[in-house]
Amino acid sequence: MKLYGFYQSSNVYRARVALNLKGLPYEDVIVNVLNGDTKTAEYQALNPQAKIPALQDGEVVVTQSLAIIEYLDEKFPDPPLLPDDSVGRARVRSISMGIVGDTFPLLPSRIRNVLANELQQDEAGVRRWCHDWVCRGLATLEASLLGDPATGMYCHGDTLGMADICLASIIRVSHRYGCDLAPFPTVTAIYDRCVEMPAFEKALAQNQVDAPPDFKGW
Ligand SMILES: N[C@@H](CCC(=O)N[C@@H](CS)C(=O)NCC(=O)O)C(=O)O
Repeated sequence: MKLYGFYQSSNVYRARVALNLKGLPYEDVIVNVLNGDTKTAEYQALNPQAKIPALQDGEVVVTQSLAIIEYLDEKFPDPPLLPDDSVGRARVRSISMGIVGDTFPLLPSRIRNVLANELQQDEAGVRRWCHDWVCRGLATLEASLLGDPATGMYCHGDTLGMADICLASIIRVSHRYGCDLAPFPTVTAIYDRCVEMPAFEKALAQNQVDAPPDFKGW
């Protein structure tokens, strides 16, 4: 399999963690979003959404990180990343979409560029935008998990799954923007359990082949 991605991308990070958890080897294809690599005709022939990640599995191309995780989970069920009951799957998808669908779209370079170039926000203003939306996303996540009996060692019971991968991706981006994590003890306890695992460690930005040697992570 080939994973089209870029070391900095938290959206790609989710796909990497899923591949690693399932022990699936993959080849990295570097798509530098900062240089406009997603905008080339060649890349858009592969992914008309013009974003990373994209996963190529033979003739099949899957885009969108959550679709990639679910595709991998159906094709390679061990270990499972979604619960086997429909209520559990709905809860895991809801938590995952709360992060990936509601918070992450406010953060990528295409949004930061509009803030800076069209709305004349300086660097501090752009950073504040990202910081505040990540904090709000974390508050929503904490509220979804805290006090719900379905929450266990991980987001859903005591089994690691897709929602935990999404949780780790928002914590990762919170490090970039310097969010105070003290108000989110449920979220951070789950994150601490995740990052002990090599699958998460291996997916960190600083451990990617295209990371500059002096990049130490956020
Ligand atoms: N919802 C998508 C988001 C993908 C996304 O926004 N990726 C960013 C990189 S982190 C990207 O490709 N940006 C390039 C661009 O917007 O031109 C997912 O979860 O895969």
